[in-house]
Amino acid sequence: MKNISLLQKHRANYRPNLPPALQGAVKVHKGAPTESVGDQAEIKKLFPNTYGLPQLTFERAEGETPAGRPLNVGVILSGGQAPGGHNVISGLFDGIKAINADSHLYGFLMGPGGLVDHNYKELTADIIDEYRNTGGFDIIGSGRTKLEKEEQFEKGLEIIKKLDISAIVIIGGDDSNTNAAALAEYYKAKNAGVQVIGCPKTIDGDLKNDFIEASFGFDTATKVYGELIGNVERDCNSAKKYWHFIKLMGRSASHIALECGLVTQPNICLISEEVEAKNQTLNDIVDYITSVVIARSEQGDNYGVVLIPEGLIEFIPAIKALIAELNDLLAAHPEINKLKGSAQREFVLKNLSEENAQHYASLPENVARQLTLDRDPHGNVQVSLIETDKLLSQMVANKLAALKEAGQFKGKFSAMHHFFGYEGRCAAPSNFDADYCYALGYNAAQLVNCGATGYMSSIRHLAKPASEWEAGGIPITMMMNMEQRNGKMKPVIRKALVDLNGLPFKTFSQHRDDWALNTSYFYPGPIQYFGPSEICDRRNRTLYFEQGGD
Ligand code: FBP
Repeated sequence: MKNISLLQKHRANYRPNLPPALQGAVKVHKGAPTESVGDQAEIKKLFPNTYGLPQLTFERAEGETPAGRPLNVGVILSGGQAPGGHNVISGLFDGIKAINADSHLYGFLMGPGGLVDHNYKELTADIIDEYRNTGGFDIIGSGRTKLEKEEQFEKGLEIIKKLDISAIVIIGGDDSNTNAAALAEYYKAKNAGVQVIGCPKTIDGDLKNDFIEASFGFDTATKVYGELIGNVERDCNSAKKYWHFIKLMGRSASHIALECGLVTQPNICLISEEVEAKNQTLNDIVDYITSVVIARSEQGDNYGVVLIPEGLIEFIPAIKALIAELNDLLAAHPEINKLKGSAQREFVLKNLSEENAQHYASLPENVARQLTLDRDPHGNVQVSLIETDKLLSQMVANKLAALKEAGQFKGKFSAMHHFFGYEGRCAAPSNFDADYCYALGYNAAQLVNCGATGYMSSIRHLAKPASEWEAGGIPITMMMNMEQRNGKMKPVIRKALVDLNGLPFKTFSQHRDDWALNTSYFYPGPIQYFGPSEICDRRNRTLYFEQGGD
């Protein structure tokens, strides 16, 4: 007997809902030529063969699905795990099999590196069935190898030709889909006969725009964090003796923190994008937290909950400028990370501009060191390694100690720290993510079938039931602009940060002063997979508000 939980056994029987356009024969509607969101001339020059492609929309065609040619497709999971990846793969598998039963699906192992190093396995029906509606990426594993060099594309082509693969589906975030666009362009320019399709994945929720409404995994991950934060709040409200500082994943944008703030109503929820817009310093943030701690202590409440997006530090304008210079310095001197302790600190201080050196010197040593750690393969600071929660609580404690000494603070302050990130990335997908992911994969099969390349699989009207979803493809170049990475200007998909004029943030900011003082904790509880649709199919608040909820 298989070693699986009872929940997994029953959940395996869940049949994800598909949008009507994908439920039978499909007709393709082509829109007008498109433009990139910025730097049109440069993007067009870099992507001469895949720039300006039309948007594609699928419609339900009359009659039976005509048998198509067998499709051999390769699939890659790229970057951080996100709930629902297995359903993208099962949707893709079912999609190509529905087109022709002789189609084959090959999974490249441990991320894009699997394509380059020719590590793969064929995904057969038995394997796929084991993973339906489960969390994780363990069916083939994931990795962060950046696919950008010609020799990598050529190595990939060798195995693609050997397996007679006609399309590669890359399931990834903004960086991985940027690579998908580069790969599509390269193979098209070569006339290699290989299509490349992307699928929008990331718990961070920052791969979205007017056409891609959400990245998968955000819904489930935030529901898991919401449950955990609610539990901490209830503990906090029972013991009334700790301030809990909770750092939340989300490398850059604060969508995760904002969503968790909306569903748990903590005393404080910091939003990095607001910190940047208000040009706040680290001290401003510490002053704000301290003021709430004092105000609550004056009413006898020496406890509270603070949510901190993990990317916060990068959004504090002075630290952002410091990180930008550190990025260039690290790119020019990769040996920095081989230097030990004070030697590294001295080298960095000597080579930074005067202003940034001052900021660097003012940070606690461990945080300064964490800022110089190696970037990930895409050039990002590894913010999940920076202990912002401890940094803030320590600075608040220092300030309160000084105020106590001066007789201006009479309360107590005792801090606990948490980091919620990995706890939610491999959870079993919510109904929403199970449906959305399956539809993304099934839709990717249709994009392959109609010969598309350089497209991202797109399912729209996500706040509505799946019976009203629209399916199609968006040219990836349409989402791109030029940005500085590792010291050079590069074409990348524009990240979606929290919109301070959007309804999710506005709703939060209308309530936060009340939540700061008047304990209003809200306990969302665990994701429900069985039971009333009102609970099981509930959309996250971000999506709900973004699509006009009140
Ligand atoms: P993706 O952008 O690849 O989806 O990854 C998101 C993320 O979970 C971030 O929230 C986090 O900062 C990062 O991955 C952690 O990376 P790693 O898994 O390499 O520790």
